[in-house]
Amino acid sequence: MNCKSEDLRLYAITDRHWLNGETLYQQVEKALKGGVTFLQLREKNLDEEDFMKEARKIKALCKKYKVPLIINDNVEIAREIDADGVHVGQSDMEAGDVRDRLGPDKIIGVSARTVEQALLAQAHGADYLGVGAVFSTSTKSDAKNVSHETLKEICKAVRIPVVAIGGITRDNVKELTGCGADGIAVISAVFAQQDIESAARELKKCSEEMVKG
Ligand code: TZP
Ligand code: MG
Repeated sequence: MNCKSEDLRLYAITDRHWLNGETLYQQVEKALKGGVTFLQLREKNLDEEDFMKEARKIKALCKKYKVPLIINDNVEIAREIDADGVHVGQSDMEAGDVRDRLGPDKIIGVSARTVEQALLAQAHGADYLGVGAVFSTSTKSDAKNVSHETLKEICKAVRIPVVAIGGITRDNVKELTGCGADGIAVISAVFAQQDIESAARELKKCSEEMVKG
């Protein structure tokens, strides 16, 4: 297992949608200063060369803050830049194949919406699971909701840490208390905020309270 529960308290996922005249690098640095514990670089529209350039810069930044950097979907870019791991969805490369490509020491995250998917991902070598959307979100247009009951069942069924995702804000995190999640993964609650650093700081506190119960 390459990932500890504490690493997942506040998992931020990047999104260029809200750059607002800033660079992604600047926004990520603010998030890291605010206490983000895990970062996923999620690029849906960059070509390979730009993705790689951005990934190298963000990698150096995360290293400075001692926060793991995970690449969404792209195993080859993760290998090239020696990222800490990769996150795959149910329609991306299967966890076992990712493990074969990345070796035993890298972090593999898998999105799961059912207990079956969660157990399968764990059996295939996933280090953590992302479960959601636990609330409605407009950030990912095809996100389907997962009930808090299912989140709870998944957390009970697996040994690996679980991060809840989807529509999470500082106001609703407490509704996840008792589900057994190890943390929260957010996009807009950090990157769409005016003050990214204090948004991250506040959310981390809320997540720690939710995990403690
Ligand atoms: N996967 C499930 S919901 C989601 C992803 C990537 C979007 C999360 O974004 P937000 O802004 O935190 O709801
Ligand atoms: Mg994907």
